[in-house]
Amino acid sequence: MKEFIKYLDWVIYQIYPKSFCDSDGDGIGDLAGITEKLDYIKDLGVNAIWLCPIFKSPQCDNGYDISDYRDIEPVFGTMRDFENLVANAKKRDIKIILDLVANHTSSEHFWFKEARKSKDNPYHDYYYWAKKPLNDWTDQFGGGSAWEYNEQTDEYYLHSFAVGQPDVNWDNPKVRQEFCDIVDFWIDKGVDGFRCDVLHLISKDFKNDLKWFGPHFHEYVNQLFGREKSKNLFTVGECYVDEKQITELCGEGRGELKSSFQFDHIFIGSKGRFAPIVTSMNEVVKIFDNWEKVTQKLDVLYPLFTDNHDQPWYNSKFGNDGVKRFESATALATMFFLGRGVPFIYQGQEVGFANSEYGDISAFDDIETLNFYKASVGKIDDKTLYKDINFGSRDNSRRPFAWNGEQGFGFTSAEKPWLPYATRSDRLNVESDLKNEKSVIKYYRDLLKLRKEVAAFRYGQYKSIYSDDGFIAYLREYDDEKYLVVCNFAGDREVDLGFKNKKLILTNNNAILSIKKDRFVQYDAAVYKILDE
Ligand code: TEU
Repeated sequence: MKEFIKYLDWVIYQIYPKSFCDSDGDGIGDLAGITEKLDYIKDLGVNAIWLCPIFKSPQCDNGYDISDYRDIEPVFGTMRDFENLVANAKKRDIKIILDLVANHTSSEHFWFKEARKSKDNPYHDYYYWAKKPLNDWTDQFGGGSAWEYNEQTDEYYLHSFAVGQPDVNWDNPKVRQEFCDIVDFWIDKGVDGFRCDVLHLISKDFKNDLKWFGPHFHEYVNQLFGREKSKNLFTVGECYVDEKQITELCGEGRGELKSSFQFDHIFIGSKGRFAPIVTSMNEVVKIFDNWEKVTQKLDVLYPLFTDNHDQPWYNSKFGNDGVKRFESATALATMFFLGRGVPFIYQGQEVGFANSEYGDISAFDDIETLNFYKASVGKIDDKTLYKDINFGSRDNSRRPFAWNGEQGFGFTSAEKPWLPYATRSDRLNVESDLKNEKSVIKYYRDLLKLRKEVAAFRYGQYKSIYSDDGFIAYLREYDDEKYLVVCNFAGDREVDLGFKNKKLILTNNNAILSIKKDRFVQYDAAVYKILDE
């Protein structure tokens, strides 16, 4: 049996700890707050949680700038809090996945503080140094050159992201061993896997101006995750793969990663994060269908996702977060999470959270957003500037999780949260959703229950029936069972799907029940069991 088959039973819930639940009233989410919410997570039908970085960090990039990989950031709690979270999660058969940031550390990390002191410091070549910038690379946050001057050694160091996030030099065998030891430390703490932050950047080729997937990439990943101790971990790379790369990285027996994210359905026609794109769901439908067919053909584990902490809400960007919010959010969930692969649900998408509208830069925290503001203010009119920022800011999906409509929205008892609340928290929160007849959470629960109970949705063959013009119909077939998934993201239509003898088993529009022909209005989702033909 393919080693990845067991992961088809997993449903992974991504948590941004800073914004999930604050247990101690300091306005910042923490580990104890996550522990308090494990039953909510379990009741959703989830059996694994991915925690965005919880390690010691000065927080210049909200934890993706790590200063101690073996200790917990005090604002999130203590190692005891982590151990308690792991114990309580295991009691509920919930696995723990941590976020391994191996391409860079914080400039506050001991290694870098030593490295920058002198050229002959034993930690100096833990990082990339040059007498002058080796190339014209810029950082990914729009902050300018990716090379920063260091006075003590009269050199420049490389930072693919913020100045406070120097890239580590993976060509140094000591660095590779350090990260093997870090992975092993957390395995010993009971961790079941890692999401690997921009792992494709760890091997670079300056001579050929190559920032990622460099000449030693597979060798280094195999050294990290192909070892006896680490080879059975669940691992997923944030590696922006194409077909060739996902095969090389995640193919059976490669001893590298179990899976890796691609982002074609995220950056559709995008001229950049903050440039509002005009696109239909037609592109999304075709990309989804294509990747399902490709990963089935390649026989690799495909991560099914729409949302994460780096993106505005998918339903706001591509769907409808207004009058058809329930229908659109649940149709997206149906298409993606009954697909072949392992579902990743980002905190809040199961509630149908939506983008916010702020008109003051003080309501934003994300370094990339602030850089965009600094570069744009005064050059474009404020109306356009805030339209762009509200459209693309990563802060959209990082605003405090709204549990109810009271003061603090059930997130914190503090006067002020670390980041201003989502502007619709009074209406879009767990408590109000569960009271709705059209509850996104309840639909997610039914959807994930169906996935768990019907083997075809986990192990079945994917067969495309139709995917164009914002309409998709696909089959999941396993043993002698056949299920049809239909989602209509475009205009109302009547189609002949050719399956006359079928039973509706899940839908986000009960009106479908009374329709004899295959008629679907926009955002209808319907799942059928095909009866004997
Ligand atoms: O994200 C890398 C990444 O793809 C985005 O940061 C993107 O490059 C950027 O937003 C430009 O649009 C990972 C983490 O998910 C992200 O939260 C971190 O900020 C980043 O790496 C650095 O660790």
